[in-house]
Amino acid sequence: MRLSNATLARLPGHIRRPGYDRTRVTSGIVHLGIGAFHRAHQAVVIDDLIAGGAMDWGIVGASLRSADTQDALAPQDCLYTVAVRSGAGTEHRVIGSVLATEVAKHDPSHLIAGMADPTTRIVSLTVTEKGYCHTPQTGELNADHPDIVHDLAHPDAPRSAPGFIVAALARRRAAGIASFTVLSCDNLSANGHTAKRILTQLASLRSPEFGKWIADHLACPSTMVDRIVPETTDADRAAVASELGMTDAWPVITEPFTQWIVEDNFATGRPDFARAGVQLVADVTPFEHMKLRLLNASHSALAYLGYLAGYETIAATMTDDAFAAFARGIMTEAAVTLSMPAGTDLSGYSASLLKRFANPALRHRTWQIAMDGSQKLPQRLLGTMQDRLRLGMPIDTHALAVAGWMRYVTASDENGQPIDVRDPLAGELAAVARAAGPVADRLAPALLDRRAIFGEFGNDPRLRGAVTRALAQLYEVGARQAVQAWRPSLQE
Ligand code: CS2
Repeated sequence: MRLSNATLARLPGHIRRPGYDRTRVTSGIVHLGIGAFHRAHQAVVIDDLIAGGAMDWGIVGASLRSADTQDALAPQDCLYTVAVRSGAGTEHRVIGSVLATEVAKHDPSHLIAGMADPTTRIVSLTVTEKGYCHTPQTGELNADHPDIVHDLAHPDAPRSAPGFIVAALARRRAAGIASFTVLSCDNLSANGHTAKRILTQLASLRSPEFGKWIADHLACPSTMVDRIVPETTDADRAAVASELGMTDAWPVITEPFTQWIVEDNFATGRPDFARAGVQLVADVTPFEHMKLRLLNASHSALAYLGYLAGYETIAATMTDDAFAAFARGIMTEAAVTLSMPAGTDLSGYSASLLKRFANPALRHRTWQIAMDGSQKLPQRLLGTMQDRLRLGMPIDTHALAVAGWMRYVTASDENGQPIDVRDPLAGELAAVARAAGPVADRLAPALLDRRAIFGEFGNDPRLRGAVTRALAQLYEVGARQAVQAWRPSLQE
């Protein structure tokens, strides 16, 4: 038996499910990048809102390329399970807010038509950092990106998320339909402002008037999104099936914690987000920095150094006290660079992050978080380092994390085994590593010269010195010992 509208009533009584009539729900949101994160985060909020009466805010979820999500969800009427895991056990809930899925690559015109339809008032995005086709260091559109080059040549059959949005906006503009709101839910600095800059730049390459129209009319609120969602495994599928008494081809696994902070800037209406626990604020910047510099920074640090030390998951890495102390050290170094609204308890926040990372029921692989480091480093680690240097403070903890990334992208681990490095710049980084060899004095400067990642900051002698020293130590004693030898800086 498979999860679907027809089998919903046969779920065991304790499993929460849509309490509303799904046939009466219409779509108001097109979501680009319908992966596990969206389904465990925004789609749950929308499910709550629909249950509270927001019947015209259902979601059409598009994957840009892969048909995997559609293949899994279409036969089950887009229903799926969210399994919330903690040391105390697992809670299952079936979500009904996704009404349809599509694969952009299979039928780009269909997706553009849906986005251009006046009923679509929000286009939301979880396409990961690299999906923005920008230069990570500057946040500007990378006009040489192959997908952007393609999209400019084929504006009605684009490949990239920015390409689809611009195509749909061109259609709306021509038809005199107001622009939808673009809601970025990716871990980028100033994600809404960055999205708007990229979309304006792409539209300007089509025509300056169109670029100006987007600059004048498009609302792109920034958001801070937070929920840890490891990749679903076959073991997870089997566990969920045994709980449901039926198959769900693609459940999502997550933690109890969830947070969504959104700038209240919607041009064409929004559901009553606050009813579902979303925080609406005038400026999300401080919260976004807090999350990127405390959570994501220490996550990446644990991912690179933990992987090198032989740990498969974040929870396993956190059982090693030296790594837990190191993660706390990253947060301590970052915290002084934040200016938060009065009353924000940063040490409480940091303590709660360490608990979340240690959740023994989540198998969040270090390898998964290590992906796409070239796109993640600037907003997670480098901004803090620049700010600390400006304040005259040491950067040793962050330098060891950056060195961990460098050691990782050489694609060969401490036992000489290959690392499957997934990163849009993996080829380029491996070539740099090959040319430099396993010599910190050569490898660190060569990687710091990658302008797209480090920009001008890569030339700073204080950065070069600290990272080169840390990388030398990684080569000398290995990640486990380097982390064990790490001591919090006396100036904190
Ligand atoms: C992680 C994030 O994969 C990663 O890079 O750091 O996906 C992290 O789990 C989320 O941002 C938590 O909200």
